[in-house]
Amino acid sequence: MTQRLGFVLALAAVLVLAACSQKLDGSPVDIETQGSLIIAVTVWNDIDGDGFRDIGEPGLGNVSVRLTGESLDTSGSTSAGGDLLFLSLNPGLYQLEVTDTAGVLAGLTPTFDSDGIATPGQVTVDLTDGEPPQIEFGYGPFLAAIEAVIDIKPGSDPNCINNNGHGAIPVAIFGSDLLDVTEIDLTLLSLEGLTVRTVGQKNKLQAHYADLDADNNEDLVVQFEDVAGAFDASASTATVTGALFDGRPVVGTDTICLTPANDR
Ligand SMILES: [Ca+2]
Ligand SMILES: [Ca+2]
Ligand SMILES: [Ca+2]
Ligand SMILES: [Ca+2]
Repeated sequence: MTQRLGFVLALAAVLVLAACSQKLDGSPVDIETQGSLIIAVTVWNDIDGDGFRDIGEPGLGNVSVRLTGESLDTSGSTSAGGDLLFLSLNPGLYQLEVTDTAGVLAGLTPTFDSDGIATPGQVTVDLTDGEPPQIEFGYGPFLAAIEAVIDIKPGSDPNCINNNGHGAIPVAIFGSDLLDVTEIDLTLLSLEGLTVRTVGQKNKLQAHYADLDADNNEDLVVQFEDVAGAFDASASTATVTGALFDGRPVVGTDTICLTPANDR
């Protein structure tokens, strides 16, 4: 058991003991209807916006969080350290939602939550007996995307693509004073939903670095795995999206022409 969890449980025990004696209005608590489970929530400041809580990234206090489920609807706010405990819960399915009624998170953007950033600021908890879930929400700065110059099918123009699901589509991403392409996370790169091709038993990502335009900035050439129908039939441009290892988004667009499947 971690020291942190130990502290959480000790604090919870004290609070549950206090709660068991009497309610705020002085009437005895009906222990039969109260559960003994806990959900621990932490909201923290993801200063570098990378989706991980690094050493030195502090908790965010006074952030309101709403808990609903199992006929419960309650809210609480985080302590100065960014922590919040929901106590005396019964097993069941709960929804946590960062409501931030005090506006602490104004100007920040969600970078992490425990069940995925696709549902930012919301986490579903299936609460069962056992270790209390530790739910985390990270909020960081809004990071403007770095605009990259890219060349689909490097060296050839126009950039005609079969998009028939065979082979790969090479794309060069040019480095610059603003973009160190060796800092691009290859696993996050996407060309209109296509991902970087992998080869071999170790799923090595097909990419290499070279200074294609001889400007003394390293450039990145990646092979995107072709998937039939990835491009809209009328598309005249295609966009590469990705991010650096530090979370900063990267985006670049080039023209394409789509070759009809029977016209090769
Ligand atoms: Ca971080
Ligand atoms: Ca979520
Ligand atoms: Ca080209
Ligand atoms: Ca270059």
